[in-house]
Amino acid sequence: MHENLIKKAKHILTENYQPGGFTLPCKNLYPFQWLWDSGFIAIGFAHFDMPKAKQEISTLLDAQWENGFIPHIIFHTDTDTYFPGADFHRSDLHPLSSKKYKSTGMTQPPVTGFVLEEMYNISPDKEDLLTFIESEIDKVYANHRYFYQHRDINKEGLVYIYHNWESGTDNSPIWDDIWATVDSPRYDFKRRDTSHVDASQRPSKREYDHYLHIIEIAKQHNYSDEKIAELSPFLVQDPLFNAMLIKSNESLIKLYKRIGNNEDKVRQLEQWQQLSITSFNSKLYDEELGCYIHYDLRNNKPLRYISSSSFAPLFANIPDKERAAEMVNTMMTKFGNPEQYLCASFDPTSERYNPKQYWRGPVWINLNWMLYKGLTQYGYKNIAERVKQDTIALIEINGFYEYFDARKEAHGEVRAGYGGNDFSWSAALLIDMLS
Ligand code: 9YW
Repeated sequence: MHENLIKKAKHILTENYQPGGFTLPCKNLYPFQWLWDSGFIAIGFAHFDMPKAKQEISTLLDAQWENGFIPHIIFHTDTDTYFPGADFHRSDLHPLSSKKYKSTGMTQPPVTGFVLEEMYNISPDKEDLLTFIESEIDKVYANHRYFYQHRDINKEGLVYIYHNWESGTDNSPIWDDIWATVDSPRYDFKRRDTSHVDASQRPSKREYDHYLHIIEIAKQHNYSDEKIAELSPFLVQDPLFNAMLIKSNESLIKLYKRIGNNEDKVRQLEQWQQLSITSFNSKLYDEELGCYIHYDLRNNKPLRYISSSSFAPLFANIPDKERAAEMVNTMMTKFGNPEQYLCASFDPTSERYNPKQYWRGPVWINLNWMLYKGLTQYGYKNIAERVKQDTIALIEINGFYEYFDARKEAHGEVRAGYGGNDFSWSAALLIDMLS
């Protein structure tokens, strides 16, 4: 079943793979290596080309800074077809940044730990994979140590993100509340994304002003974590980001135990894990909404909106069974209308919902993949199956797009896949779901 789709997906990944040992998220639109894209891409490659899967992760970790930080974009080439590029981000300002690669000075959801475990589970040659994991795992551990040392200012086991691009959900309506508190300058710049993709489906000019403004503040302080924590107008505890860290902690614990002789690291990871899960459940769960939400650390207030990130903790085993049931109820009530594909990226009943605009409503395959796994884990087989079938249908009807309109009525006369086409993680994660 679905042989043609799998064939096409493999073709996309292979075509997007670059001689530098990494894969483009999407040709033309995203001409470099992105952190969480690389993780999802490696899972796809693991099913049919393990050397490329390993190379993807090795290249990513090779760009790690001396303090354990892993950047969100690694600029392998000098192309100026993407804005803002290496000359704007200036990673060289940080004293411990990579000397080998230019990058951004911000990160993305820490997926690498659980990606290593997924690769291990997929591989028929466990011994070979374990040897590979042994050569890379300490870098991932150092990355987690970086987060707990530098991004957890209250020492509560929850790390902050200082830029919306770190969340991976760039223009989510959740950030509107934060932008309302910031008086960013109006910059004069030439965007590149809108020359590849319809401008109405991308963030606005004003939003880009805010994005650049936060980076300017970070640059003025050479990307010092302490200064960023003190000064960034955007400082958020994100349930998706923190759930990825917790999921990856769990994977590192399992993998270190398998490797053996790493008791100190296992103990440390278990300590982080316990504190993180406890705080996550007490601080980020909203009883009234029946799901997890974001917390605005700068303005000290919860951001009470429901997005697909609200359900990502299912993937990381964070809620107990009772809470999971509440979350599934919220999800099906708000997002589960049979006239809609699961799962919109933002609450379809909210007035901020926009079914065509990027992270303000459309369905994204990486979130669907996490929800599929999470729902399966908690025993919600039928709903998990619906997420899977919806994912397949969206790709079959439209193609391997970056994001999709959740409204079924929109898929008929016109295409309802948006953003870039032949998008790598849509291909990679479909391969995984169908395998
Ligand atoms: C940008 C590459 C990236 C993803 C992000 C997504 C988008 C890039 O594309 O951001 O220029 O805004 O939001 O999650 O990693 O696919």
